[in-house]
Amino acid sequence: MVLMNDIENSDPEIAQALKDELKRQEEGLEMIPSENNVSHATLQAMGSVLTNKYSEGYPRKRYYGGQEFADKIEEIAIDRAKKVFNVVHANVQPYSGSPANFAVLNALLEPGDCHMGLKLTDGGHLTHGWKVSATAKYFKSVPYSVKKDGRVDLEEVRRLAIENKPKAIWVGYTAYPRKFEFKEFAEIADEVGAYLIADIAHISGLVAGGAHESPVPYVHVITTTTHKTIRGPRGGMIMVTQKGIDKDPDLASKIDKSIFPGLQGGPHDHTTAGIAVALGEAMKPEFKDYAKQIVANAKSLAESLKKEGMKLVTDGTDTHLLLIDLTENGAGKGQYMQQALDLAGITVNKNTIPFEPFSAFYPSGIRLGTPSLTTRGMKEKDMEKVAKWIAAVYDEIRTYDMPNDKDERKEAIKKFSSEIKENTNLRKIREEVREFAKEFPLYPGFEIMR
Ligand code: DSN
Repeated sequence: MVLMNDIENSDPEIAQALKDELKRQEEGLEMIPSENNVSHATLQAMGSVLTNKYSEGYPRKRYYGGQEFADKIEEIAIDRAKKVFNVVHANVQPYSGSPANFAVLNALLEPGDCHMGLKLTDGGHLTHGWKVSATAKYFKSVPYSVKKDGRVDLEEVRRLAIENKPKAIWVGYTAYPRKFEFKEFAEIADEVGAYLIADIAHISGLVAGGAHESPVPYVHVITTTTHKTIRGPRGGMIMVTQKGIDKDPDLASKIDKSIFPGLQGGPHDHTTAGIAVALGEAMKPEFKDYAKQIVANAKSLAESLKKEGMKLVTDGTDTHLLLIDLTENGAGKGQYMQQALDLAGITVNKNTIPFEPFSAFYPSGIRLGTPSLTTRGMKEKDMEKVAKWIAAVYDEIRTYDMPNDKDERKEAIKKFSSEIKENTNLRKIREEVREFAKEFPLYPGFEIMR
């Protein structure tokens, strides 16, 4: 299979950058838990002629001509979403997770109405009402938090819900390693008459594959991205459950109107085709094995990291995601660790930990996960090796301090950056990681831009 080889002739500069990115992905370990590697088929759908098409509206109710095939593809995507997640309505047009979440608030709330979500710094998402997001500017936002053990403080959620009578409550997180508490949240939301929205962006592949409980019996609306554990193209979906329709028979139409014409113009038809392909893959029995293996790998990684002496938020994981707490030798080391792991060929992101002692930009944790490594065929035993490399990288950075003073911090990062580049232990790890990664080819047989 050869795709996009024309770029080499027409635009060598971009072709080179694309080749380099492919090599980076192939020779490293992508451990950002919100990333994954789509199939050849999904890549092809994304690179298809549908990128040329405008389709404002919904299937059979469009504002432009030439919709015969765009309609067919969107209907298939909707139908598959309904089957995969067992919901009564699906909208596959959101450009991604953030627009999907804003669209739900726009559909359910009036400006100034209250909603509740987990604090960003405790593992929540920006669009669940964090102070710098439009979801806090146009709506009143009441954040809830986690307890000392890193788990959601359900007593606080209930107390805040009774006090504030929110119109909507979010259950769903972006940096939270434990099961999402759909049932407990439903009891609270039902008690105060709020809509309950599950944001399953991180775990939608686990839900589809039966490796995490489904929110369907408990919530009214579900949002997700399509590019994380569900392993599709970058996009979003909003789904409505039977419980949602029972609460408000117009819910589906409110959601659809909020996306178009409320917030978006034409859907990205090539993405819709990619979503349809990915959902088709998620319907196959082997996807269940994949979802279970993601969690098995994450648990193995967690146990191995702990054996290596590393501290984990909540002491482990139930999902695809882990948060390493790096505060043992001082706060604010996430930046150093991310940078050093990058040099070792292991891509993660620095992240706040609950009760973050430093700052959001210089946080004290690292967030990592197993969806991409699992797609490449790695198993529990392989996670033991990965854990050893991560711990060895930590050994190289643990003595670097992150100063509180801004000027001193700049100098410290400069010194760290120049020293770490020359670190021979990291170079050795980089070579080992490269050889290991090559054993698990990313796109075997795919001659994309080589
Ligand atoms: N949800 C974020 C992530 O998990 O990477 C992106 O918005």
